[in-house]
Amino acid sequence: MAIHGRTPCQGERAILNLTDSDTAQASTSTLASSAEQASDDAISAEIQSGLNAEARHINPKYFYDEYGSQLFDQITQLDEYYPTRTEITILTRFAEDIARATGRGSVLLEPGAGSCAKVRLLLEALAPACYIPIDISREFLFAAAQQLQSEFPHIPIRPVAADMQADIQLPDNLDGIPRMVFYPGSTIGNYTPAEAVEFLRHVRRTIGDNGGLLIGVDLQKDPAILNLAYNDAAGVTAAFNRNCLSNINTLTGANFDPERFRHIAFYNESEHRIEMHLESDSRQSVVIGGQSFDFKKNERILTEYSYKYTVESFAQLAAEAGLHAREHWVDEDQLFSLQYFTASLGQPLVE
Ligand code: AVI
Repeated sequence: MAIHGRTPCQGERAILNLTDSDTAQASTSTLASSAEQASDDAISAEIQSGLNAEARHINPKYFYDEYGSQLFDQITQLDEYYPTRTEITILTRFAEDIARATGRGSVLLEPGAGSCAKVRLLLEALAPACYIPIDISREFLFAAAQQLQSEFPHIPIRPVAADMQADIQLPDNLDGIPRMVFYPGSTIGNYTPAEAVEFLRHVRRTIGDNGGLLIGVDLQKDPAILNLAYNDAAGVTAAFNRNCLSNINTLTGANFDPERFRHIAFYNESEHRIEMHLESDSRQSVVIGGQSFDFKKNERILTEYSYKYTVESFAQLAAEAGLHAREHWVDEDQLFSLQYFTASLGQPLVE
């Protein structure tokens, strides 16, 4: 399962091994920055630092242990949660249009690819020279890539187990072929705008001067729709939110009681973002890595932002990273957008 909603980590170098042409294989260098591989002490220190901050917070990457990933999959199927199905509708409906705009035959890179589900909708139309899904969950990624390879035997698929911010070094035979980064899912909304620009600058470096970015961006809309999407009636989002506390208990030996924290999610209209918090239902203390933290009744821990943009406000953000808005596609209710950017204006299409 992909790691969603993570804040940017330190970049590392991942070396792609393309000597095996048919089986999906890649070699990677040390990938020590993921939460999976960090030591318990480092995780405790990160949680302690977030809880010692004036505005207490927990990094949303802690949502995504195995159970949290299952809960997220359930969220994507909820009636209230429109982003996933809407993005799929856009990809399905506009695949050919998208290919016309972006050109065909590029090297297609997908950071945080996870199950490689959405790219399936584009592969035939885009006909990439090579598809490179990137994710830190090596086993899961390689299994997904192998399955995809069997469905699309004519497209070389070369997974890389690496952090989203890794510098992917492509082999010489792909030199000179334009690169396109595909980043669906509106994961960009889980970054603060400053973090988003940092991530987009990384994308800009990855694609070079003649590449592009195709990105899914959730749109500003009636707050009632947004509030429902993050407060589903079945309580799946609430369970997902609380699960980060169970995950932290497992990772660090902390003693959070998740049931003593309420799920809070609301749209902050002035900041254009959903905020998710966990609210202590009473006075309580929690011990993490030997340090005790006191919570007052109703005190909150921020667990996630999910920023919503307009097509224009996102284009402005991307411009800060040196990316030029070229085309965008939205559903008929204007809930969600797929936006295409290039590094240079007026660059020729690949074809
Ligand atoms: C992964 N990310 C785009 C989701 C979102 O909508 O921001 C995470 C999520 N949080 C609660 N529900 C879904």
